[in-house]
Amino acid sequence: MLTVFSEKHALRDSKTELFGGELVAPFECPARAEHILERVREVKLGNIIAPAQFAIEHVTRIHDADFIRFLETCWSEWSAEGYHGEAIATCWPARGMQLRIPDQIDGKLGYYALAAETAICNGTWEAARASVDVALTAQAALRDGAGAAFALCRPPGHHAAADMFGGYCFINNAAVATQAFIDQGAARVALLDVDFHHGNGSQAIFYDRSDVMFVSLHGDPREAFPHFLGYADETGEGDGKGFNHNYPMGPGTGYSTWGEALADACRKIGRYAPDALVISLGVDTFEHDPISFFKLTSDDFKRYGATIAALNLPTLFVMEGGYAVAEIGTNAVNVLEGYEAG
Ligand code: OKP
Ligand code: ZN
Repeated sequence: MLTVFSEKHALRDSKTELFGGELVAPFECPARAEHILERVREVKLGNIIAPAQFAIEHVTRIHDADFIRFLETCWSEWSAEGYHGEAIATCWPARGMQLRIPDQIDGKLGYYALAAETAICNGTWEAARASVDVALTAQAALRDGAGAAFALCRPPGHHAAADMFGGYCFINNAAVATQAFIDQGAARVALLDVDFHHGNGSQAIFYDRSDVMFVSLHGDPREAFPHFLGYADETGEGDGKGFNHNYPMGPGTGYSTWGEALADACRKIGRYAPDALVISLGVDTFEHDPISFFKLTSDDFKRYGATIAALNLPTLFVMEGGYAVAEIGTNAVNVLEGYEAG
């Protein structure tokens, strides 16, 4: 399987994450991508290529132009204020307030942020831009006939909505790649999100559409980030009614329960008969993940790779989360090896 990787991921090297009332070293760190790349090499998964550069119009098929401009200029506007730390949102348009975009950077940050843990630093935009190029380059390989490809994206994307960043995400790589399939003539695309966290951004982007089915297995929002989306009764709206499926699961969920949810999700995807499958591949479902509560073992990742392969669809894997850094390479690549063996 082809892997697409950009060294520019390292430009996203934030020093702070607001966690438990402290500013800590971010869980979403450059070493994550390096470990995955190392494992791809170790098992000789296949060729590794750098991304091509795609026009921003591919991104603005999904994201609002003003939001993209904000991501691009946030760091310089923040620095110009004379602040010493990284750009963190501290004030939101909460219930009863105006949804107007302010001029000053603290206001813009609050408008576009869905959470406060994600600090924007110098280089964040460049890395996010390279990350979506990675996804689009891997997508282009499928367009050109590859059966599967691995977009080793960093930073991740599935929490990013049309005009929101947060949860370590800026541009929704999987959603932009999904839209590329549609723009190339696919009638239907399934987006399956197996990251521990609900892909609120992906769900919101495709919620009213029937040409993209979004299916997500994740920690129950009653217990887990992003806390305010991901319930089982969110099934789509308008044309999208019946094309959104959530599988929230509670603390301690292991493979017997999780694997059943995956099997059910795959039955739904099979009946939908999409032209392509995009996987938001987070391996924070791992038993030793520091910020999540599922109990999948490293072997379980191999097993479910084979379940995905049984769908027999052109499949684009897009890297999302996973914070047990020492094991992230084994776990992510196990899914890909399980897929290739399956
Ligand atoms: C990004 B991705 C835990 C707080 C969680 C943000 C998690 C973002 C996950 N107490 N904060 O989906 O892996
Ligand atoms: Zn996650």
